[in-house]
Amino acid sequence: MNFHVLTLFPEMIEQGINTSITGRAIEKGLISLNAINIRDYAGNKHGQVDDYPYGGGAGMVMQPGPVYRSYESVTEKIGYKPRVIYLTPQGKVFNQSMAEEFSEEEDLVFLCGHYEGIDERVLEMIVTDNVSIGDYVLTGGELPSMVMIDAISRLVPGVLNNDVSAEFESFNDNLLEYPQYTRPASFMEREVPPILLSGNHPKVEEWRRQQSILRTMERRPDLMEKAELTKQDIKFIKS
Ligand code: 6GU
Repeated sequence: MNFHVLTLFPEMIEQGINTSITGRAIEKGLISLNAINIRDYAGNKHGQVDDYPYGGGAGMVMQPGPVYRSYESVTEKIGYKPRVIYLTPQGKVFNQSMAEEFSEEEDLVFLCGHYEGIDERVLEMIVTDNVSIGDYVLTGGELPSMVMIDAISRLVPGVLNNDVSAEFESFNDNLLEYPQYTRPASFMEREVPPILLSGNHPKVEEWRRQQSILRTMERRPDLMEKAELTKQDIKFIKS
């Protein structure tokens, strides 16, 4: 999976992604990061990439030329037109199923806006997906693109140490993850649930499933409509 990020702050993306699990995935060649400075494609020696909005109003708008030329640097390199994700609070809200769908692509382009936005014409020309990461306003698309790259990378085979851990976690069956414990068995007079020390793996699995259900009902009742429940789960909820 090759991530191409069009941004005015490429070092912010590099710092964020060349670290921890995604950094290791890059070293292993499982993913690559190509952070492209839109300013390198400014048509003038001053490196100006924004201008006043036609019709007036506050702030500045990113000009179409530099954005388009930075996009062309990607299409010329890879030889086809990839999906281009524009990070915007006006987009569809990102979720795990979108992460799964995007993880099937060979290349993904992330377009990060700043100021009051990007000239609409270049967006019409190149953007295939408008995506938001939630209903709040950020200063630019850099953090959202890093959020998406992280969520997508961990679905790429080999990125996580444990190849089953991408399955046994929050949002599997649309339920939240069960609680985890490690040594010591007693911490400030709080004990690890005894079932986890029993060695009875079927009972442990049953307890974890029940904890997932209880936690989801308490913290995210909205997810219960979408939860994929077994007959046993329903019997437990009614008990
Ligand atoms: Cl993708 N961009 C910005 N600027 N703010 C956001 C966002 C994106 N998603 C939530 N808030």
